[in-house]
Amino acid sequence: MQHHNPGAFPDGFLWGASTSAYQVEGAWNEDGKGPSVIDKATFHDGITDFTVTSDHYHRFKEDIALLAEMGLKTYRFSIAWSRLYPDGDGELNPAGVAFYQQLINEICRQGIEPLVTLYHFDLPWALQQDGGWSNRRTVAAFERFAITCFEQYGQQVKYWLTINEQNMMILKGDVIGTLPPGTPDPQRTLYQQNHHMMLAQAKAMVACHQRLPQAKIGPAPNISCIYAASARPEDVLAADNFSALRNWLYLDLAVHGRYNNVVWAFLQQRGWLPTIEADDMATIAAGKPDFIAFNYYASATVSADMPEVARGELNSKQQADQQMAGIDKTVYVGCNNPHLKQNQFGWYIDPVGFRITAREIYARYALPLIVTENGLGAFDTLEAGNKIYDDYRIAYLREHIAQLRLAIADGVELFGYCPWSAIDLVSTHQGISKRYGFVYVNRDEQDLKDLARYRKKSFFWYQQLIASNGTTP
Ligand code: BGP
Repeated sequence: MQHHNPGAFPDGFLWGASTSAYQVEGAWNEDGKGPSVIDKATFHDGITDFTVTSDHYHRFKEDIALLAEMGLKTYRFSIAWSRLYPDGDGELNPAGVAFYQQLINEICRQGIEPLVTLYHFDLPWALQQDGGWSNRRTVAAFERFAITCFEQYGQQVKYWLTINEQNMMILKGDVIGTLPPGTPDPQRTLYQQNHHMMLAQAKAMVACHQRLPQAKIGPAPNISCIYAASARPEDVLAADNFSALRNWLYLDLAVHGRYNNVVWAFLQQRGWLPTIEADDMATIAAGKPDFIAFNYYASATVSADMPEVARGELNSKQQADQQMAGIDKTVYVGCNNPHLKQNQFGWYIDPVGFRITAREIYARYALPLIVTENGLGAFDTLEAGNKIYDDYRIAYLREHIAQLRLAIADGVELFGYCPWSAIDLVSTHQGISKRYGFVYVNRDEQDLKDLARYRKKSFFWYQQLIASNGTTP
């Protein structure tokens, strides 16, 4: 890691922004793309589907030009597995390969470093029909898909991410649409799936290092800061339980190649232990990440038990959103945090928790970090002259970046920051009206309008911030 002034962003810091294929591309069935689990999922009434989204598939040149204008050093996007392999692991689709080649060419031509997520929630439907991640066959299919990406794009892409938010797929797959309704015995199934994803991730990391010695690859979980509701020891224990289940299980396996002991005991007591074959743990241990990417939006607070949980309202809120702790009454109960404000969707806004999280991850794993998501979902309004005054988003990002600077002063090795999202796109389960982008996409839930792109106020703010390497307020 380069030497730098304490608390300053290092030279070459990767200021970026993020998207994912299924949330931004549209063209869900064009040029030979196969369906994914998301294309088959059902979401709430009145909310758009994922067929068109922001139509980035057809407008990527215009979009990348806007990102270059904003001054991005890196752009994080994902490759839709079922564009390359419509059936998950059958024939390679040349039109899918060509699309990402053009996209990467354009990103590089604009002087932006591509940061590629291999898999962001959109498992090919053909694999899902065959059991998805419950079937070990999916491990080999993922390895093959990853190798194809390394072979096709490895000359231009140096930074790779394996699986986006594996922990959210395990804990909140019903909310984000990756867990098909009616999945039998979901808890046991999910921890078996988790084990298979760990194998798949490790194999992809090994394959990347073998083929692309200059490349760097890492996992991209969603890591949250977990507080105890009080200084009561039982509450502190509950926070420790939830941190293990939500955060450390995934990174302990990815980095150290071993199961977190607290989670192992939790699974054992419930009869949810995965089946582990003879070489599995050696395979997992062989995969060595070069860095840890993490997504951070909010902190969560838990107690050992709490009277307010008896109230159904909190209970359903805790279960229905991915940034709420949720409840397992035997080990932790999600609860409110009176010290923090919430966004329009109930997520706790916690910049200091961001600093704590970066410090915790670095202390546990001593690997360089990059933030691959952070941001504010909000109902933006389009004002006269196609202006969007998203000062609330600027405030959120400014406060979070200030805490990152303090984390760097604390000695955390941090090499990039990619807020969610580069341009407006469709939220996992709350539609296009929950916007995150620096660029406004002119459409609403049901009316596609003209899909024109407008620079928000935050676009100009981020442009200045990048130009000053994070020193402008
Ligand atoms: C993360 C996902 C993204 C994204 C973001 C915001 O969980 O990696 O895909 O959408 O959170 O969440 P949401 O869209 O639910 O507001």
